[in-house]
Amino acid sequence: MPSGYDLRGKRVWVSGHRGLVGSAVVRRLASEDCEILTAARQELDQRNQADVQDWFAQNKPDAVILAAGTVGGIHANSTRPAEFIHDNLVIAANVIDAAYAAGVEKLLYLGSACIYPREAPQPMKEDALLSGPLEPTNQWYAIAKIAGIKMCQAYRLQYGCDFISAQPNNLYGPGDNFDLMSSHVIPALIVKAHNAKGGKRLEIWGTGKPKREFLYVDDLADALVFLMKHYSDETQINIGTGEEVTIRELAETVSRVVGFTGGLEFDASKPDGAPRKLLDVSLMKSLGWSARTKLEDGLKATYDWYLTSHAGKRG
Ligand code: GFB
Repeated sequence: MPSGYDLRGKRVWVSGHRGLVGSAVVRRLASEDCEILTAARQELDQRNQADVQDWFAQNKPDAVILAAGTVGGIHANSTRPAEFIHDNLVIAANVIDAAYAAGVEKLLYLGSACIYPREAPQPMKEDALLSGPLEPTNQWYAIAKIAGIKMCQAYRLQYGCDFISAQPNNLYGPGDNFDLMSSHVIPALIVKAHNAKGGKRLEIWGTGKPKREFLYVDDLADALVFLMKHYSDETQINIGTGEEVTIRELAETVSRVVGFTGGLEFDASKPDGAPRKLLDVSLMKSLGWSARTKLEDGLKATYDWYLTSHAGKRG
Protein backbone atom coordinates (compact mmCIF):
# COMPACT_ATOMS: atom_id res chain seq x y z
CA MET A 1 0.00 0.00 0.00
CA PRO A 2 1.50 3.42 -0.94
CA SER A 3 2.39 5.55 2.07
CA GLY A 4 1.04 9.05 2.08
CA TYR A 5 -0.80 11.73 3.97
CA ASP A 6 -1.06 11.45 7.74
CA LEU A 7 -4.44 12.66 9.01
CA ARG A 8 -3.37 12.58 12.65
CA GLY A 9 -3.66 15.98 14.32
CA LYS A 10 -5.00 17.57 11.11
CA ARG A 11 -7.94 19.96 10.82
CA VAL A 12 -10.16 18.31 8.20
CA TRP A 13 -13.08 20.24 6.71
CA VAL A 14 -15.96 18.04 5.56
CA SER A 15 -17.73 20.33 3.12
CA GLY A 16 -21.40 19.28 2.83
CA HIS A 17 -21.43 17.47 6.19
CA ARG A 18 -25.21 17.27 6.42
CA GLY A 19 -25.60 15.44 3.10
CA LEU A 20 -25.63 11.71 2.43
CA VAL A 21 -21.88 11.59 1.71
CA GLY A 22 -20.69 14.27 4.13
CA SER A 23 -22.51 12.77 7.12
CA ALA A 24 -20.99 9.35 6.37
CA VAL A 25 -17.53 10.92 6.09
CA VAL A 26 -18.00 12.58 9.50
CA ARG A 27 -18.98 9.16 10.97
CA ARG A 28 -15.90 7.56 9.42
CA LEU A 29 -13.46 10.32 10.43
CA ALA A 30 -14.57 9.96 14.05
CA SER A 31 -12.25 6.97 14.32
CA GLU A 32 -9.25 8.95 12.97
CA ASP A 33 -7.17 11.08 15.26
CA CYS A 34 -8.08 14.34 13.49
CA GLU A 35 -10.19 17.42 14.17
CA ILE A 36 -13.35 17.54 12.03
CA LEU A 37 -14.46 20.98 10.84
CA THR A 38 -17.98 21.61 9.55
CA ALA A 39 -19.93 24.65 8.37
CA ALA A 40 -23.71 24.73 8.37
CA ARG A 41 -25.42 26.12 5.28
CA GLN A 42 -26.76 29.13 7.25
CA GLU A 43 -23.19 29.88 8.32
CA LEU A 44 -21.55 29.45 4.91
CA ASP A 45 -23.10 29.49 1.42
CA GLN A 46 -20.40 27.77 -0.62
CA ARG A 47 -21.78 29.39 -3.79
CA ASN A 48 -20.49 32.74 -2.49
CA GLN A 49 -16.82 33.20 -3.32
CA ALA A 50 -16.02 35.90 -0.75
CA ASP A 51 -17.71 33.92 2.04
CA VAL A 52 -15.75 30.80 1.14
CA GLN A 53 -12.47 32.76 1.12
CA ASP A 54 -13.30 34.29 4.54
CA TRP A 55 -14.21 30.88 5.93
CA PHE A 56 -10.83 29.44 4.91
CA ALA A 57 -8.98 32.43 6.37
CA GLN A 58 -10.78 32.07 9.71
CA ASN A 59 -10.83 28.27 10.06
CA LYS A 60 -7.50 27.30 8.44
CA PRO A 61 -8.21 23.68 7.51
CA ASP A 62 -5.21 21.47 6.69
CA ALA A 63 -7.30 19.14 4.53
CA VAL A 64 -10.66 19.26 2.74
CA ILE A 65 -13.14 16.60 1.61
CA LEU A 66 -15.38 18.42 -0.86
CA ALA A 67 -18.75 16.65 -0.74
CA ALA A 68 -21.06 19.70 -0.96
CA GLY A 69 -23.24 20.11 -4.02
CA THR A 70 -26.70 20.13 -5.51
CA VAL A 71 -27.60 16.49 -6.15
CA GLY A 72 -30.61 14.42 -7.08
CA GLY A 73 -32.04 11.60 -9.15
CA ILE A 74 -33.04 11.44 -12.79
CA HIS A 75 -36.13 13.67 -12.44
CA ALA A 76 -34.36 16.42 -10.48
CA ASN A 77 -31.43 16.41 -12.93
CA SER A 78 -33.72 16.68 -15.95
CA THR A 79 -36.00 19.40 -14.57
CA ARG A 80 -33.52 21.64 -12.68
CA PRO A 81 -30.54 21.74 -15.08
CA ALA A 82 -29.61 25.36 -14.31
CA GLU A 83 -29.30 24.74 -10.57
CA PHE A 84 -27.33 21.54 -11.12
CA ILE A 85 -24.77 23.13 -13.44
CA HIS A 86 -24.50 26.48 -11.65
CA ASP A 87 -24.33 25.35 -8.03
CA ASN A 88 -21.87 22.55 -8.65
CA LEU A 89 -19.61 24.64 -10.89
CA VAL A 90 -19.35 27.56 -8.48
CA ILE A 91 -18.91 25.39 -5.38
CA ALA A 92 -16.03 23.54 -7.07
CA ALA A 93 -14.43 26.76 -8.31
CA ASN A 94 -14.80 28.60 -4.98
CA VAL A 95 -13.63 25.81 -2.69
CA ILE A 96 -10.76 24.51 -4.82
CA ASP A 97 -9.33 27.99 -5.47
CA ALA A 98 -9.73 29.09 -1.83
CA ALA A 99 -8.07 25.85 -0.68
CA TYR A 100 -5.09 26.61 -2.91
CA ALA A 101 -4.90 30.23 -1.70
CA ALA A 102 -5.08 29.08 1.94
CA GLY A 103 -2.29 26.52 1.48
CA VAL A 104 -4.45 23.43 2.10
CA GLU A 105 -2.21 20.33 2.10
CA LYS A 106 -4.69 17.83 0.68
CA LEU A 107 -8.11 18.10 -0.97
CA LEU A 108 -10.41 15.35 -2.21
CA TYR A 109 -13.09 16.38 -4.71
CA LEU A 110 -16.12 14.14 -5.10
CA GLY A 111 -17.16 13.46 -8.71
CA SER A 112 -19.88 11.16 -10.01
CA ALA A 113 -20.06 8.15 -12.33
CA CYS A 114 -22.15 10.24 -14.74
CA ILE A 115 -18.94 12.01 -15.88
CA TYR A 116 -18.36 9.13 -18.32
CA PRO A 117 -19.91 9.03 -21.80
CA ARG A 118 -23.31 7.37 -22.17
CA GLU A 119 -21.89 4.77 -24.56
CA ALA A 120 -18.56 4.21 -22.76
CA PRO A 121 -17.34 0.58 -22.90
CA GLN A 122 -18.41 -1.29 -19.74
CA PRO A 123 -17.04 -1.51 -17.13
CA MET A 124 -15.93 2.12 -17.46
CA LYS A 125 -12.24 2.75 -16.96
CA GLU A 126 -10.84 6.06 -15.76
CA ASP A 127 -9.48 6.79 -19.25
CA ALA A 128 -13.02 6.84 -20.70
CA LEU A 129 -13.35 10.44 -19.46
CA LEU A 130 -14.20 12.86 -22.31
CA SER A 131 -14.17 10.09 -24.93
CA GLY A 132 -17.77 10.65 -26.13
CA PRO A 133 -21.14 12.39 -25.59
CA LEU A 134 -22.75 12.38 -22.12
CA GLU A 135 -26.11 10.93 -21.02
CA PRO A 136 -28.59 13.78 -21.74
CA THR A 137 -30.63 13.46 -18.49
CA ASN A 138 -27.67 14.41 -16.31
CA GLN A 139 -25.23 16.14 -18.65
CA TRP A 140 -25.51 19.45 -16.73
CA TYR A 141 -24.42 17.87 -13.47
CA ALA A 142 -21.76 15.83 -15.30
CA ILE A 143 -20.21 18.91 -16.95
CA ALA A 144 -19.90 20.61 -13.54
CA LYS A 145 -18.33 17.49 -12.02
CA ILE A 146 -15.89 17.16 -14.93
CA ALA A 147 -14.92 20.82 -14.40
CA GLY A 148 -14.19 20.12 -10.71
CA ILE A 149 -12.01 17.15 -11.62
CA LYS A 150 -10.16 19.21 -14.22
CA MET A 151 -9.62 21.99 -11.65
CA CYS A 152 -7.92 19.53 -9.29
CA GLN A 153 -5.69 18.39 -12.16
CA ALA A 154 -4.90 21.98 -13.20
CA TYR A 155 -4.02 23.12 -9.66
CA ARG A 156 -1.79 20.04 -9.29
CA LEU A 157 -0.02 20.81 -12.58
CA GLN A 158 0.43 24.56 -12.17
CA TYR A 159 0.78 24.95 -8.40
CA GLY A 160 1.79 21.47 -7.20
CA CYS A 161 -1.33 21.11 -5.01
CA ASP A 162 -2.06 17.60 -3.72
CA PHE A 163 -5.68 17.79 -4.89
CA ILE A 164 -7.29 14.48 -5.91
CA SER A 165 -10.72 13.43 -7.15
CA ALA A 166 -12.80 10.29 -7.02
CA GLN A 167 -16.19 9.29 -8.37
CA PRO A 168 -18.57 6.83 -6.77
CA ASN A 169 -21.35 5.02 -8.52
CA ASN A 170 -25.01 5.43 -7.43
CA LEU A 171 -24.99 5.89 -3.66
CA TYR A 172 -27.53 4.95 -1.01
CA GLY A 173 -27.69 4.57 2.75
CA PRO A 174 -28.67 6.24 6.02
CA GLY A 175 -29.17 9.98 5.57
CA ASP A 176 -30.47 9.68 2.00
CA ASN A 177 -33.13 11.98 0.52
CA PHE A 178 -36.52 10.21 0.47
CA ASP A 179 -38.46 12.92 -1.41
CA LEU A 180 -39.94 11.21 -4.48
CA MET A 181 -39.47 14.17 -6.84
CA SER A 182 -35.77 14.67 -6.12
CA SER A 183 -34.49 11.34 -4.80
CA HIS A 184 -32.48 8.59 -6.46
CA VAL A 185 -34.07 5.25 -7.24
CA ILE A 186 -33.32 3.36 -3.99
CA PRO A 187 -34.94 5.77 -1.53
CA ALA A 188 -37.82 6.23 -4.00
CA LEU A 189 -38.48 2.49 -4.20
CA ILE A 190 -38.21 2.13 -0.40
CA VAL A 191 -40.87 4.82 0.14
CA LYS A 192 -43.13 3.48 -2.62
CA ALA A 193 -42.85 -0.15 -1.46
CA HIS A 194 -43.44 0.87 2.15
CA ASN A 195 -46.54 2.89 1.23
CA ALA A 196 -47.84 0.10 -1.04
CA LYS A 197 -47.58 -2.62 1.64
CA GLY A 198 -50.80 -4.56 1.73
CA GLY A 199 -51.65 -3.23 -1.74
CA LYS A 200 -51.27 -4.74 -5.19
CA ARG A 201 -48.86 -2.60 -7.25
CA LEU A 202 -45.51 -0.88 -6.99
CA GLU A 203 -44.93 1.72 -9.72
CA ILE A 204 -41.43 1.77 -11.26
CA TRP A 205 -40.25 4.52 -13.60
CA GLY A 206 -38.97 3.43 -17.01
CA THR A 207 -38.68 -0.09 -18.41
CA GLY A 208 -36.83 -1.70 -15.48
CA LYS A 209 -34.10 -2.75 -17.94
CA PRO A 210 -31.32 -0.23 -17.16
CA LYS A 211 -28.51 -1.61 -15.05
CA ARG A 212 -26.98 0.22 -12.10
CA GLU A 213 -24.16 -0.37 -9.64
CA PHE A 214 -25.06 0.71 -6.08
CA LEU A 215 -22.52 1.65 -3.41
CA TYR A 216 -23.36 1.84 0.30
CA VAL A 217 -22.42 5.29 1.56
CA ASP A 218 -20.39 4.06 4.57
CA ASP A 219 -18.25 2.03 2.14
CA LEU A 220 -17.72 5.22 0.14
CA ALA A 221 -16.71 7.17 3.27
CA ASP A 222 -14.17 4.46 4.08
CA ALA A 223 -12.82 4.67 0.53
CA LEU A 224 -12.50 8.46 0.72
CA VAL A 225 -10.52 8.33 3.95
CA PHE A 226 -8.34 5.59 2.41
CA LEU A 227 -7.67 7.84 -0.61
CA MET A 228 -6.88 10.86 1.57
CA LYS A 229 -4.16 8.79 3.19
CA HIS A 230 -2.85 6.75 0.27
CA TYR A 231 -3.65 8.36 -3.10
CA SER A 232 -1.87 11.26 -4.72
CA ASP A 233 -2.31 11.36 -8.48
CA GLU A 234 -4.11 13.41 -11.13
CA THR A 235 -6.30 10.52 -12.38
CA GLN A 236 -9.88 10.72 -11.08
CA ILE A 237 -10.34 7.33 -9.41
CA ASN A 238 -13.45 5.09 -9.62
CA ILE A 239 -15.14 3.81 -6.44
CA GLY A 240 -17.77 1.07 -6.76
CA THR A 241 -18.59 -2.53 -5.98
CA GLY A 242 -17.92 -3.96 -9.46
CA GLU A 243 -21.44 -5.50 -9.43
CA GLU A 244 -24.61 -4.35 -11.19
CA VAL A 245 -28.33 -5.18 -11.11
CA THR A 246 -31.25 -4.25 -13.35
CA ILE A 247 -33.80 -1.81 -11.95
CA ARG A 248 -36.31 -4.71 -12.02
CA GLU A 249 -33.98 -6.85 -9.88
CA LEU A 250 -33.45 -3.90 -7.54
CA ALA A 251 -37.23 -3.45 -7.18
CA GLU A 252 -37.60 -7.15 -6.35
CA THR A 253 -34.90 -6.94 -3.67
CA VAL A 254 -36.37 -3.76 -2.18
CA SER A 255 -39.81 -5.44 -2.11
CA ARG A 256 -38.34 -8.38 -0.17
CA VAL A 257 -36.55 -6.12 2.33
CA VAL A 258 -39.58 -3.89 2.89
CA GLY A 259 -42.10 -6.76 2.94
CA PHE A 260 -44.12 -5.67 -0.11
CA THR A 261 -45.69 -8.73 -1.77
CA GLY A 262 -47.68 -7.20 -4.65
CA GLY A 263 -46.63 -6.88 -8.32
CA LEU A 264 -44.37 -4.44 -10.17
CA GLU A 265 -45.77 -2.02 -12.74
CA PHE A 266 -43.43 -0.27 -15.17
CA ASP A 267 -44.19 3.25 -16.44
CA ALA A 268 -42.28 3.43 -19.74
CA SER A 269 -43.33 7.09 -20.20
CA LYS A 270 -40.69 7.95 -17.55
CA PRO A 271 -37.01 8.12 -18.63
CA ASP A 272 -34.60 5.19 -18.25
CA GLY A 273 -31.49 7.36 -18.37
CA ALA A 274 -28.18 5.63 -19.07
CA PRO A 275 -28.60 1.98 -20.13
CA ARG A 276 -25.65 0.87 -17.98
CA LYS A 277 -22.96 2.47 -15.86
CA LEU A 278 -20.67 -0.04 -14.25
CA LEU A 279 -17.36 1.32 -13.01
CA ASP A 280 -14.09 -0.49 -13.56
CA VAL A 281 -12.71 -0.60 -10.01
CA SER A 282 -9.41 -2.32 -10.74
CA LEU A 283 -7.34 0.78 -9.94
CA MET A 284 -8.91 1.08 -6.47
CA LYS A 285 -8.48 -2.68 -5.91
CA SER A 286 -4.82 -2.50 -6.92
CA LEU A 287 -4.30 0.06 -4.13
CA GLY A 288 -5.83 -2.39 -1.63
CA TRP A 289 -9.43 -1.15 -1.18
CA SER A 290 -12.70 -3.00 -1.95
CA ALA A 291 -16.34 -2.38 -0.99
CA ARG A 292 -17.72 -4.60 1.78
CA THR A 293 -21.49 -4.12 2.07
CA LYS A 294 -23.79 -6.49 0.13
CA LEU A 295 -26.74 -4.76 -1.56
CA GLU A 296 -29.41 -6.55 0.48
CA ASP A 297 -27.64 -5.76 3.78
CA GLY A 298 -27.25 -2.12 2.80
CA LEU A 299 -30.91 -1.93 1.79
CA LYS A 300 -31.96 -3.36 5.18
CA ALA A 301 -29.87 -0.75 7.03
CA THR A 302 -31.29 2.02 4.83
CA TYR A 303 -34.89 0.89 5.35
CA ASP A 304 -34.26 0.71 9.08
CA TRP A 305 -32.91 4.27 9.04
CA TYR A 306 -35.96 5.42 7.06
CA LEU A 307 -38.31 3.84 9.60
CA THR A 308 -36.47 5.42 12.53
CA SER A 309 -35.93 8.87 11.08
CA HIS A 310 -39.29 9.41 9.43
CA ALA A 311 -41.57 9.63 12.46
CA GLY A 312 -44.50 7.28 12.59
CA LYS A 313 -43.24 4.91 9.88
CA ARG A 314 -42.23 2.05 12.17
CA GLY A 315 -44.82 -0.54 13.12
O1 GFB B 1 -31.26 6.82 -9.33
P1 GFB B 1 -31.77 7.52 -10.54
O2 GFB B 1 -32.75 8.61 -10.33
O3 GFB B 1 -30.59 8.13 -11.36
O4 GFB B 1 -32.49 6.44 -11.49
P2 GFB B 1 -29.59 7.70 -12.57
C1 GFB B 1 -31.92 5.18 -11.78
C2 GFB B 1 -32.88 4.36 -12.63
O5 GFB B 1 -34.00 3.99 -11.80
C3 GFB B 1 -33.48 5.07 -13.85
C4 GFB B 1 -35.21 4.23 -12.50
O6 GFB B 1 -33.56 4.15 -14.91
C5 GFB B 1 -34.88 5.45 -13.36
O7 GFB B 1 -35.82 5.59 -14.42
N1 GFB B 1 -36.31 4.43 -11.55
C6 GFB B 1 -37.39 3.59 -11.40
C7 GFB B 1 -36.49 5.45 -10.68
N2 GFB B 1 -38.25 4.06 -10.51
C8 GFB B 1 -37.72 5.22 -10.04
C9 GFB B 1 -38.17 6.17 -9.07
O8 GFB B 1 -39.25 6.06 -8.48
N3 GFB B 1 -37.34 7.23 -8.83
C10 GFB B 1 -36.13 7.38 -9.46
N4 GFB B 1 -35.36 8.44 -9.13
N5 GFB B 1 -35.71 6.51 -10.40
C11 GFB B 1 -28.22 9.65 -11.57
C12 GFB B 1 -27.99 11.06 -11.99
O9 GFB B 1 -28.74 9.00 -12.69
O10 GFB B 1 -27.07 9.00 -11.19
C13 GFB B 1 -27.21 11.80 -10.97
O11 GFB B 1 -29.21 11.68 -12.26
C14 GFB B 1 -26.04 11.01 -10.43
O12 GFB B 1 -26.74 12.94 -11.59
C15 GFB B 1 -26.37 9.57 -10.13
O13 GFB B 1 -24.99 11.04 -11.35
C16 GFB B 1 -25.16 8.73 -9.82
O14 GFB B 1 -28.74 6.54 -12.16
O15 GFB B 1 -30.30 7.51 -13.85
